[in-house]
Amino acid sequence: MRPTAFLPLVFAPLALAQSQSAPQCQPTDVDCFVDKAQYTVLGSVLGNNIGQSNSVTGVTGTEANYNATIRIQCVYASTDPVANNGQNILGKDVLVTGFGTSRRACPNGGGATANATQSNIFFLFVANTPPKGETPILSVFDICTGGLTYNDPNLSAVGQVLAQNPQRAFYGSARGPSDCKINGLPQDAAPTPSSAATVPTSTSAANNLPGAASNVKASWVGSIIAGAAAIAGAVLA
Ligand SMILES: *[C@@H]1O[C@H](CO)[C@@H](O)[C@H](O)[C@H]1NC(C)=O
Ligand SMILES: *[C@@H]1O[C@H](CO)[C@@H](O)[C@H](O)[C@H]1NC(C)=O
Ligand SMILES: CC(=O)N[C@H]1CO[C@H](CO)[C@@H](O)[C@@H]1O
Repeated sequence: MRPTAFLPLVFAPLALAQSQSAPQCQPTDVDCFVDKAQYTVLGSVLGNNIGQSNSVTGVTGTEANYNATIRIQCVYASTDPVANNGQNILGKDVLVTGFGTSRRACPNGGGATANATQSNIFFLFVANTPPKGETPILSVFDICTGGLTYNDPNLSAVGQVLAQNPQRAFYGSARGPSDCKINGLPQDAAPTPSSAATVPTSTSAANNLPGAASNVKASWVGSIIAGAAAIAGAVLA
C-alpha cells in the first residue's frame, strides 16, 4: 500500500457537521473570524495532499481542492471553550479539509492555502464527531481566506478580540505551552469580571508589553518550522 502524508482514519464514515460555505467574514475582519469560527488555533502545516492519490478513496488533491495535516500548537479560542475543551486537538496532528485556490465561490477567485512548514493562525471547525477520545477531522472555517500569518499584529488582533470576550479564550495548559501567550490576555486563568474591565484592549497597550517575548516567540516559531519541515520531509519523502 502506498504511504501517504495523512494520518490513518480509524473512524468512518465522515459526516460533515457543517458544509463548506462561501465567506462569512471579510478577509481582514479578525473580529469576525474569532467570533464565528469554532476554533482559533496556531497550526504548523506538516504537509498537504496536492498531487497525492488516496489509496482508499482514489481522490487526488489538487491546487484547487486539497487537505492538509496540521499540528495544532496552541488553541487560542473557541465559540464555546467549555463544550469544546476535550476535543483532543491540542498538540495533535489533525486532518484539515477545505483548502484550495482559485475558487469560483470566492471573491477574486481566492481560496485558503496550507503550504508545508507554514505556521498560521487558523480558523477551523470540527467536520465530524469522532468516537470519544479520537481526534476529529477539522475544516477551514472560511474556504476563501484560510489562515492569518503568525506575526505580532495578527496575534495582537486576536488578543484584542479575546480581551473583550475573555470567556471565549483558552487559558493555561488548555491553550498550550507557555509560548502560546497573547499580549494583553492572561495566560493562566480567565480574568475575573472586575479585572476583565482593566485588560488592555488598545493596539498600543498590547504592543507596548515587554519586547523580550517577541525574541522568544521568533525562535520558538523557528523551531516549530524546523520541526515541521523535518516531519513533512519524512512523511512526504
Ligand atoms: C479530504 O479529506 C476528506 C475526509 O477524509 C475526504 O472525504 C476528501 O475526499 C478529501 N479531499 C481531498 C481533495 O483529498
Ligand atoms: C502557497 O503556495 C502557493 C503555490 O503553490 C502560493 O500560490 C501561495 O501564495 C502560498 N500561500 C502562502 C500563504 O504563502
Ligand atoms: C489584522 C492584521 O493585522 N492583519 C495582518 C496580518 O499579517 C499580514 C502579513 O504581515 C498583514 O498583511 C495583515 O495586515
